[in-house]
Amino acid sequence: MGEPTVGVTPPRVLTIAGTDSGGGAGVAADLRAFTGCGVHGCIAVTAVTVQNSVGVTGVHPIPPETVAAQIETVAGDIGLDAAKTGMLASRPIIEAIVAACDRVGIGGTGPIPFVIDPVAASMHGDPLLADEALDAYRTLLFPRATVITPNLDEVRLLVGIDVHDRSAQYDAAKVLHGLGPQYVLVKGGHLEEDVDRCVDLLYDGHTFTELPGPRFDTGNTHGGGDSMGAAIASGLARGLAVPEAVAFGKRYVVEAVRHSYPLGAGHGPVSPLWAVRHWWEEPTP
Ligand code: PXL
Repeated sequence: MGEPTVGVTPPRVLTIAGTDSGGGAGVAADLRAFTGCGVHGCIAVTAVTVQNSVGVTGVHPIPPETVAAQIETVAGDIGLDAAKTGMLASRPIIEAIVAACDRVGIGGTGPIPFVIDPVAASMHGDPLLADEALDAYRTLLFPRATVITPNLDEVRLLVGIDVHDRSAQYDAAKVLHGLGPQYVLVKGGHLEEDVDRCVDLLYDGHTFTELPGPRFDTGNTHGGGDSMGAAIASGLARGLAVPEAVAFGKRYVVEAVRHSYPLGAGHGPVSPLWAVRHWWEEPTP
């Protein structure tokens, strides 16, 4: 008889997102963050993007029914403790995701917590979402969300508020909460008034919580938002309450940005694997 194996099934988290051929953002970032957070990552791919560190040159959406089938196939067999979204590409894809999530209990009244990161564009400004799909975020996804995690560019697109100071960040959180998510996290990474720190704002409809963190002098932040959403979903899958899962995600992404690295001629990626032990540098036992 062979040796017994020692693995224990970790919490299971699904990302519903696009691929980045440069390996920095999207599904690649999510899976690295899942690994760093000790959860098993499952994938429903929404679109294949052709890109490198300089920009996106192609977007190829997956048929909506194939996106839905990935979600249902995974949920039905493997089971899920949390799910998150990244690039969703189009309104028909969002509609298919919502129908599949309703069927398997992701978000809404279902038992599986749902993190919605409303990705609209790459950090180069290349579109990752059709314009007419914004309304599907507001009306279909946000009401089913456990927490939404827009950055300030996404806030402007979604609710038309140009956030230039903390008070507008508070206003934006209130307006976004009115669209139905349980929690709103307005990420402050793009706020000019915070020159040496980065303050994210969490709101549950009653209480505001500021989450301050350092600001790093780097352009290598590709995949940062994705990693944070994935870490928050991992925290929820581990059974943390939303405020604790968001604090966990913030701590995780701060370290991922601290360990970001140059890659190619453009924007390098954050390093969601900062937490993983470099076993190959250790002596062989
Ligand atoms: O970081 C947002 C994002 C999400 N998903 C994909 C991306 C990007 C940014 O470029 O390419 C596939």
